[in-house]
Amino acid sequence: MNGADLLVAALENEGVKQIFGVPGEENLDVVEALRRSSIKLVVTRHEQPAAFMAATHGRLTGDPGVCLATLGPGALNLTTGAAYALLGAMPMVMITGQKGVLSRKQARFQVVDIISTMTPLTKMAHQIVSPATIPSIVREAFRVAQQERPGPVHLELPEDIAAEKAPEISPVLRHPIAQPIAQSAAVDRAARMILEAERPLVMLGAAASRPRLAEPLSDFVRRVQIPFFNTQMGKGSVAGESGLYMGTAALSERDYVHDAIERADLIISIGHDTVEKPPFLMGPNGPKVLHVGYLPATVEEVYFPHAELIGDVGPSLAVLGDRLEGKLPRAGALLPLREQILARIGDRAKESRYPLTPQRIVHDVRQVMPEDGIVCLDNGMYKIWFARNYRTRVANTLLLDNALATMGAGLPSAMMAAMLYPTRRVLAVCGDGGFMMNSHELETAARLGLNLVVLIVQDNAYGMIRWKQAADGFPDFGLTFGNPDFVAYAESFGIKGSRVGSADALAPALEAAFSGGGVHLVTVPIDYSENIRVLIDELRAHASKNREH
Ligand SMILES: Cc1ncc(C[n+]2csc(CCOP(=O)(O)OP(=O)(O)O)c2C)c(N)n1
Ligand SMILES: [Mg+2]
Repeated sequence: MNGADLLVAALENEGVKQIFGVPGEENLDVVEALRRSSIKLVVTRHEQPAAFMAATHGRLTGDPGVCLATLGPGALNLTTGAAYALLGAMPMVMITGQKGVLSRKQARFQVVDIISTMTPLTKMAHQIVSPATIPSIVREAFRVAQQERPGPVHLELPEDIAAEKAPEISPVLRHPIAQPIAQSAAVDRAARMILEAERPLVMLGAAASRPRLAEPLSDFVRRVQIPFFNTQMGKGSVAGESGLYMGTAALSERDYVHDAIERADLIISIGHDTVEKPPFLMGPNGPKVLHVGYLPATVEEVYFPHAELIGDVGPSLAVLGDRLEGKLPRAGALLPLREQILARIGDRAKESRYPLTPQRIVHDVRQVMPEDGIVCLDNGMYKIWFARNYRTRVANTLLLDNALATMGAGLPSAMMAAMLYPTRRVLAVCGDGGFMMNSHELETAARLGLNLVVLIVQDNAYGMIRWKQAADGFPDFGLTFGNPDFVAYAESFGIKGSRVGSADALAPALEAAFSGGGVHLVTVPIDYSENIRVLIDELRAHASKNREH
């Protein structure tokens, strides 16, 4: 038994099934311990996507995903994944190697201070200095990663500690932890505010998407019958078709859903996390806000709730629901706006222009995705269109990152979803920019035998920045690029590729890709002139019309 064996035994005790990453020579004892364990080592072609995959495991299951890297360059490649998990509140454990701490035969070769690098990017960054501490440190790491607010934890295991002989020490046993629920005084205050409201509206934020919350949250909304909208990362948190969905706040102001937000006198903000781009801007005259969360609100210029209901959200909402059910005659006051908002959002969804409009792409993707199919977005302009227009009825079926909002996570997050749910359809939607940031992982996806379709929306540009450039009145400059032949590129990985040649060919191409199985790349050209036409001109005109009234 050595330090590495103790580490791997502790990971098995945590229920870890696979570890993603790129080992270095400093990790070889860990690799050997993994070989003899029940845990699968999945090597990736860069450490960053390994961290994106591990973080997505945490996000979808609530159990931390685990990634592995060597010291120095390998560990540094995990940093974007650490930030992704930190801002996105995704439980993850990162393990990196290091040169020996007791003797240094290679002096400072490859040595950088990874603990200091990781400290601001994690909830905890810790160097292991003796095998005896490994079982308790690993248990603590998983607890910290998992506890609200969840996030990444980093453990550094130097090679000499990994190799050091050690007696067998039992892992620290896990036990369930029940979180405290909101105090009755807070429930009273919240209930009073809601009972007094004339035009209440529920907002579902990022924390509403925690896997364990789907049921209690859906129950609460169904019981109180108050219409709701969601932030980008709160999408899908209410199950089924409730008839209460008012839209998604993909922009911070002026969108059609803001018609309802501006008219509301109370917003019950469930699980809002200010890491997200603001779903609306609080000001001196706007609606009152009741913050419901696992943790107190973070006060910002644009978010300063008037009351808070803090505690385990599911059970706290159940208690609140008991006080409110059947007592809210004005619950649906804002519902008459619903049809109009959703109709505006559905505009031009069937247009047959080629290259395709973003609205058409979102519409056709929805057509081929079953209710429980999972769409994983990278970051680019299409993210706003999907957040705004794609309807979800099952929790966590539209995975997007509106927190770090990093490019490059779309494909790895979809790979993780496909590994976790092999019988569900999983689609990665990436821009031609973001896809190329981690496109090498197609090899990993093919090697793992995943069933996965990747849709590239092609504009030969960093489209989102080009849109902002135009919207801010700058000349069109510096944001275009060339692309490889994506079909040939796919084929070079031994996977299938196809190009969409007309508006009507997208849905059949996706359908064929899914029914064919395996990994399939589909590329579709996109017409981004709709960005200015709808998201700037149309919404500006709508806002000024609202002001006149
Ligand atoms: C790692 C990273 N680099 C830069 C950015 C800034 N950024 C946001 S969207 C975007 C353009 C994305 O281009 P593409 O993936 O082609 O999508 P498109 O907007 O063209 O559809 C850029 C550069 C970012 N979010 N993440
Ligand atoms: Mg692009």
